[in-house]
Amino acid sequence: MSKVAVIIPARDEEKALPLVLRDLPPNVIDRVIVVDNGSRDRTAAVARAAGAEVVSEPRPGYGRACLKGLAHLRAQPPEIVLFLDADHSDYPEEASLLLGPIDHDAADFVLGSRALGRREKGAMPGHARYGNRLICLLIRILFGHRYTDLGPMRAIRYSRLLELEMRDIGYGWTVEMQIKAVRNRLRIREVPVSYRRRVGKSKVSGTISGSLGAGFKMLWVIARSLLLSG
Ligand SMILES: Nc1nc2c(ncn2[C@@H]2O[C@H](COP(=O)(O)OP(=O)(O)OP(=O)(O)O)[C@@H](O)[C@H]2O)c(=O)[nH]1
Ligand SMILES: [Mg+2]
Repeated sequence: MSKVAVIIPARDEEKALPLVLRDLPPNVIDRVIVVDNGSRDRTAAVARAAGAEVVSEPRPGYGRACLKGLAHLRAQPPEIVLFLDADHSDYPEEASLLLGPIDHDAADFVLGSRALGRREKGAMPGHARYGNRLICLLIRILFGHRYTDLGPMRAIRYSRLLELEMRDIGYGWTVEMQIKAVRNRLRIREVPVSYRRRVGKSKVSGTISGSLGAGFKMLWVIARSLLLSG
């Protein structure tokens, strides 16, 4: 297996994070980076206790946390980066499903699709499911690739990820990566992943303001991508 680094953006996830770190398959992962995103709880301490490398990004922002994790990897680049949320909604033990196609050189970017996988009832509220579908439909119409989800669990070849020059500091991060992967002609694959109710309090999809904010941000990333293409 190639050298694999995991980046986990985490904001106030002291309860969920130990479970995520516990469930990561040790035989396929070389480095675990937890980006402590201005947490007001013991997120950093529980990550360290579980043996993860902890990087601090005090300013909130999902994309900003991911970018900080990538900057941390620059000194010793891995071959593959796996992104995973810290709320224990994803199943870290499914990591190999995403890493396999890249390791076998059959893909550069593997998206874990919750739409194709098994979802626990209530794990994704209706508006999140329909919102994701709408964004995927727009990407299909405007950029010509048929994604089924915008899920957080995803693996990507490090060298190809650098080519994407990612810059979104918020919840546009996943959409930006998916659009740029199409644009840059990465070999894209989706695999079904399971999804369950998060541990701890929802910050995004469980609140109206969080959902609207994330939705508008995604639409803005799509608009910006169109403008940049001229
Ligand atoms: N909300 C939020 N989450 C962040 C931030 N930085 C990192 N995260 C992490 O990003 C992941 C996604 O956040 P979630 O709150 O799970 O968002 P979601 O999955 O869309 O929706 P819920 O699980 O319903 O809250 C979690 O691991 C957070 O800890 C940030 O600035 N804001
Ligand atoms: Mg979540």
